[in-house]
Amino acid sequence: MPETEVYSVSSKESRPVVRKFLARPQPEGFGATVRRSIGRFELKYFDPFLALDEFSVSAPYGFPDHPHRGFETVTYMLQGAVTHEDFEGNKGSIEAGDLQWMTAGRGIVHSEMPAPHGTQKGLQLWINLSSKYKMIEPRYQEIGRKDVAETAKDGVKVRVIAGEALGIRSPIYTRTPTMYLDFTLKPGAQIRQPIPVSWNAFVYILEGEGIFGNIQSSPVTAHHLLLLGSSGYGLEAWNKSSKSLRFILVGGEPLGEPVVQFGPFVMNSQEEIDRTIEDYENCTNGFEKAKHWKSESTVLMGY
Ligand code: FJE
Ligand code: FE
Repeated sequence: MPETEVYSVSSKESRPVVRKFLARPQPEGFGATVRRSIGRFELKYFDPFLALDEFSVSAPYGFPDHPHRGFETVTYMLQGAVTHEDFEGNKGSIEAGDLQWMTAGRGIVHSEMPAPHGTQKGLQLWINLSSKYKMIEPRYQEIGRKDVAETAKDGVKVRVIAGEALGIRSPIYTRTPTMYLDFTLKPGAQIRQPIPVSWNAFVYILEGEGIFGNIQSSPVTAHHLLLLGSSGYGLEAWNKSSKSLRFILVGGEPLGEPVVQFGPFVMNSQEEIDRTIEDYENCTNGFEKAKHWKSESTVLMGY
């Protein structure tokens, strides 16, 4: 994040919750299930966020070889592990607590497949890139679970995926300025977390039940997405239940650009999408290495 971020001092109030969605399971990829909140038809785009999937996948299903262009995918594992392989020969396992921040830029072709035993769960957030960065070289930023910035105070634990909270900061470089915080609140705990003015922000509840924005509001349970309004300095949240509450708070600076999406390609115009499909089919302009590549897991599973 740039150092120019501005936090509102004009209001000491929390941002309000303005919309609430329950993310129900739906099929995605090859036999996988996702709870998609952002990216579904009622909420196609929440600038700069294209999709938020809480995924659950067991072998032999998953997300075999597929391309991306024009945005970033952020994979944050909650349970188990996913093996990632790409057309450059990068291969690795993303395990519970690990983070993979992938800037697809002009092109990545990869597979994301579950570890062989059990159910693998995680979150995948798609963040749009500005027109000036859509065709940059692809880049990975990977942080293992032990190295994710984490701190705890007064019954609140935070893991800082991107941005800053409770005085600690993530080393992740966000091309599109983004904050991504994983909070766990013990019963009775509460938070006051600043959010930069003019950023769009949302909460997604992972476990337990919490009160968000207004202490008089009803508790919200797991798998709900809450869109926050623009007034207020940040987010206030309370755990008034007898169980632990876990949620993510994500914010981003809106790009304010036209978005044309065709599956895993996200550009600014239909012409650029047409060119992207050509590039992918012809293995040009960033997709050169797709020509003779198949992931090992795809070969193994006989897809
Ligand atoms: C997909 C394009 C994709 N949600 N959550 C089209 F990129 C994908 C895809 C994923 C995905 C992968 C993981 Cl590990 C987690 C995800 C979409 O790979 F499923 C379709 N249909
Ligand atoms: Fe992918």
